[in-house]
Amino acid sequence: MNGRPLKIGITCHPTVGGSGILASELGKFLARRGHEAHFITMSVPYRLREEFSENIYFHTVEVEPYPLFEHTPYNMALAAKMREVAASEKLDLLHVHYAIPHAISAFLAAQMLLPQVLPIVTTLHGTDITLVGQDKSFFELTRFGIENSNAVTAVSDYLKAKTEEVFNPKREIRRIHNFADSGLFRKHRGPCHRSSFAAEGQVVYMHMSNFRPVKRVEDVVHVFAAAIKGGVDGVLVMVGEGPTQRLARDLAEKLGVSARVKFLGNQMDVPAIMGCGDVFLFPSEVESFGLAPLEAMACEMPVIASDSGGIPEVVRHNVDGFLAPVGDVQSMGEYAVRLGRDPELRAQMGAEGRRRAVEVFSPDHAVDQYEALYREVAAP
Ligand code: GMT
Repeated sequence: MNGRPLKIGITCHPTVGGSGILASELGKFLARRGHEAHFITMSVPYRLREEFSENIYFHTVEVEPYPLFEHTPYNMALAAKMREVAASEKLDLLHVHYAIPHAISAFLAAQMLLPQVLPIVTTLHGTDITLVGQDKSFFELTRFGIENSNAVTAVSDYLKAKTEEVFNPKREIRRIHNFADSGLFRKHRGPCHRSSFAAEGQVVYMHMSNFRPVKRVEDVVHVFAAAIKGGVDGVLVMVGEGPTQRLARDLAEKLGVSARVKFLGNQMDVPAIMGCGDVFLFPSEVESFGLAPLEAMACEMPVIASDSGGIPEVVRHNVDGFLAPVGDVQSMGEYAVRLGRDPELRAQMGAEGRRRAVEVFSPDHAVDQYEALYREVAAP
């Protein structure tokens, strides 16, 4: 480590979304480098629930229900907790993931804490800019959060450009790509659960997301059904839960493939499941980055995804997978047949993807950049 250990407050949405996952992984790697990571969240983030890690601390935001409030004021309770933790732990900075409401709560906390200085780093993840932040009622608030952070990062060039285009903020946005732990995400790690999904010789297609409309999970089912129609003996493993899961189930039924589709719901040991997949399907409408495809690449799965948003920064067409226009289930289906029938192509693309995950999207590379940024904004 260059310089003194830092005390970093981290706030994220602790549910299964990519921003919370990235924040949790970042906290783990900072802690391993000897920094203190203080998570200030509503509950223990999803990927930190399993094991004890030295240098990681949790500070739960408690929002007491009160009959007068129709909605409990989470943003306020969070700001109060941020202030309290920053004062008691003498935090060097707050790193908030997802602009709404975290950058605003952090601003409030920093104001309440004066004259103690609390620098704020905000990382933009995707829907905070492309969806939520563009809602009329949140637009100015999002811009305010960006402009009043001491440093702002975006997880892809696409998201950086989008933020600049939409918000035209008077602040530099730096791009720090997401990363995947290739020690954890690797093919057939530990006891392999493959036999519980598929019979010997079957091809395991996989999808993982929070099943929101933007993920287009019906396209996943269409692409898989095309593979089966094209003569591949395969199964589809769907990991995660969300509002469109029902649509995917119904479509699988309608297309006559439901006996081959397993819905696993939200799972804790994602690397163990991903290590058993052969082809990853990710036909989203738009993604700022696509953390799940990157984790799939680390597991040597070729990826079939949409050519949209930040996905092409991660997945290279014809190298570690195939990209097609959003909604083009016919082309994606043809790629699914090709990969399903050709184990050598799967192995070759899988190896390319793993190499890219290890060489370009390593935790060390990303954590070095975050650490350098922290040292810029924190007191020496
Ligand atoms: O949409 C999600 O899956 C959740 C969302 C979030 O912010 O929690 O994910 C966004 O952040 C991830 C981590 O940076 C990115 O990998 C995802 O691409 C991004 N999702 C979208 O842009 C739709």
